Amino acid sequence: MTRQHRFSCIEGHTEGMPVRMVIEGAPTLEGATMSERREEFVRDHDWIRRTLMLEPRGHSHMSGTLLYPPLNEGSDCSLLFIETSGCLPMCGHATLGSITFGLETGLIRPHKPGRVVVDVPAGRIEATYVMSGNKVLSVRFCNVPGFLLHRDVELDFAPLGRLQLDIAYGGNFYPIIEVQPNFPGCEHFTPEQLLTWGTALQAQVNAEIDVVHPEDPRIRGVRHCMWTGAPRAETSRGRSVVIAGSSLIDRSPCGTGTSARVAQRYARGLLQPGEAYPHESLIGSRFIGRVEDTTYLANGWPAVIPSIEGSAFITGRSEFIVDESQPYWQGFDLADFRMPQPHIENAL
Ligand code: PYC
Repeated sequence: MTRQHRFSCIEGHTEGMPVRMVIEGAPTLEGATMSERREEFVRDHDWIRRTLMLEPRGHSHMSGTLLYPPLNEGSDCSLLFIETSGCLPMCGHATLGSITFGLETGLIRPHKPGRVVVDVPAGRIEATYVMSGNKVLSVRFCNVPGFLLHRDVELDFAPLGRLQLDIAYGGNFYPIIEVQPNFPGCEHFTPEQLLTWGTALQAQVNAEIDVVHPEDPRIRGVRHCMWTGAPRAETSRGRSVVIAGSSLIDRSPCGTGTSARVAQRYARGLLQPGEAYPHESLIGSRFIGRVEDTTYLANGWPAVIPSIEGSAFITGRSEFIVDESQPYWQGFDLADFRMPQPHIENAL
């Protein structure tokens, strides 16, 4: 007898970015916090992420969550984040999507209507939402504190030349590349170019720059990259293409990325608390970022409490059978079969 596993999921997207929310089949986890449970999941159950995110059940840009009952008193649910590149401590678009799916299907029943409290590995997230009938029109959540860690870092980046970038935190660290002489804006390049360069830039930043959370040295290094450009709509104030790891291009404006960008803009005096920052994605979808409050990390580092507002949509339901006797039952990633690229030509 070969072993078989079953997973039931709600499928959908947040501003274009897929969210596959596992509602049955998630493993029982024992850790006292969601951060401990994330470590346990990565150690003992990472095959579940691979099988549901990678091909043949997923694809290089897949992203999702596992929905669990609330861990702490007063919370309404817990979430673990899974995607092609790993198991993130926080993911904004997946938070917006999972809250929407949970409310519309009745799987999340908030203690207080209009407000949802979610335990995630990065901490406790509070969200508000607007509903019409059984449809969630929008969700807005306050993220973990965001801050600008490094400003005006200079880097000799072979494909583009000398670049200046900021490194900001919004639940993950983001090198942010604003429009500048050697980078005229994301709209001038193909998504594939931005993916290849974003992957190379992450490696170079990690090799040359110390990126460590001032409050928690376990959070270090970059696994994302944000290329910015000119927004398409007159009512947007920014646009960006976020690359996660070596294979994922975010179709949404990226929740943790937008949080990092509002923290960066606040630190540079370009955004005031409460002001709306409509932030466009590669495909023109939008999140509204805001600085809800200003704060300091434990060691006195200045930070903000960012909020992100956006909409998500259910597109279907799925039932996966994972049979351990089948080839590729744990999924495969084409990136693992890529030939090394010895030389990347100057792009401009
Ligand atoms: O929305 O925070 C986000 C996110 C992280 C990686 C992809 N999307």
